[in-house]
Formats: sequence, C-alpha cells, structure tokens
Amino acid sequence: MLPDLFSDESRNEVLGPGAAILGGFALDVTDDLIAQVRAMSAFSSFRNMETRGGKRMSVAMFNCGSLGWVSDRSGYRYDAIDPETGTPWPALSPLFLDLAARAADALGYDDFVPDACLVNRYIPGSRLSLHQDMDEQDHGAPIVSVSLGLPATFLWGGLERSIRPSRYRLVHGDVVVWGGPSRMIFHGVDELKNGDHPATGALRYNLTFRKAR
Ligand code: MD3
Ligand code: FE
Repeated sequence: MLPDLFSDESRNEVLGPGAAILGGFALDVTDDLIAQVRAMSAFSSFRNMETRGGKRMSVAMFNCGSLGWVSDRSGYRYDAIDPETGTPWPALSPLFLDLAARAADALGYDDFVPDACLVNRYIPGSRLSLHQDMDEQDHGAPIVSVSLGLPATFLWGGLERSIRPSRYRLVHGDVVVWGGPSRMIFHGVDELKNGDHPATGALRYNLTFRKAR
C-alpha cells in the first residue's frame, strides 16, 4: 500500500473493510479511457438490457474482455459472446488492464487480472437500484470501478437490502476498489442529475472490472 494513500490531502476514503474510494486515481488516463470506450462501442454498442421481469434498464451497457455480463428475460449471466453481434466482446486493452491492476494493488490485492469489464452509460435520469453483484464465481477477487464524466451519487448499503444506504459523490477520474467483506454489499446509483461535462457532455460512464471466472 502507498504510504500516503489515506493522507489528509487526498480525496481517498475508506468505505468499509477491503473497500475504498481512490479520489482522482484515473485522472491522467481519462481522455484515453473515453476514447477507447467510444471506439469499442462502435463495435459492441451500448444497449438498454431487459431484466427478467421485462423492464428495460435506464443504464445502457456493453462489455469488453473475454466475458461480459448480460441480462435478458431468462435472467443474468456472463457470456463470451455479445448477443447483439453474435461475436466476442472487444478485448480488454493494456490501458484498462494496467489501471485495474494498479488500483487493486493500492488496496493490497496483488495480481488482479480481470476477465470482464462492464461499461455503464448514464444519461440524466438514469439510475441503478440497490443490488448485490453475485454473478461472478470468484468472490475473493475485488471489483474495480472507474467513474468518467458527470458526477453521481453512489449508494452504499449493507449486507441486507433493508439497511439504509450512505451516499458518496463520485466524480470524473475517481476509482473505487471493493473486495473482501465489502464485496457483497448492496449498492446502487441515484438518479443522474443533468449537467454538461467537458469530457462527456451530458453523460456519465462507469467501468467495472471483474473477475467473472
Ligand atoms: C460494491 N455500477 O455495474 S460502481 C455495477 O456506478 C454497478 O455504475 C455502479 O454497481 C456504477 O454493478 C457502481 C461500484 C460498484 C461496483 C460493484 C460492486 C460497487 C460495488 C460490487 C460490490 C460492492
Ligand atoms: Fe453493482
């Protein structure tokens, strides 16, 4: 762990055991990340997936990596094939892999090699209701998330849905690492407020790096 990771000047904040916000950790690569998201989404496009209940999510998504998270009327799963293109998802670039590994390492998770990156795109009004991420096989591996563009209010609950969540503001360039006992916490994102960000306009992107298998 870096010696000054939680010094007073940093915007780093511990959320719980094994989980912390690394304020601005990705700021030196945000332009490249956004350019790569745009290039990949020309191939595997953002789509509003359906849930098992038949509702369309307000957050649009695609994946990169050897596996991707998909939801449809039959439920959730990880799949090597994009159902929209019938071909594999775009590969995880060295930039994505390096950023995820460096962030995980800062929390003491050695050699994090994700096989999936879910890319979420929020427009004003989009939200992600409280949920747990349970579809990954290796719950020992952390999840690394990167926020790009418009700020959002992240909801951090407890191990039961009924626990009222705390609220954290996530801004452009912030990275969050979640592992250990925090891996199964209920979490979500409040309705995105309107805004105009120099890098993304009226959008927020969130990358979540996962080890699905
Ligand atoms: C805490 N995404 O894609 S990232 C998701 O901002 C998701 O788009 C949100 O929740 C977003 O599933 C939040 C932070 C995050 C991701 C996975 C977690 C927090 C987590 C898994 C366990 C605990
Ligand atoms: Fe999640």
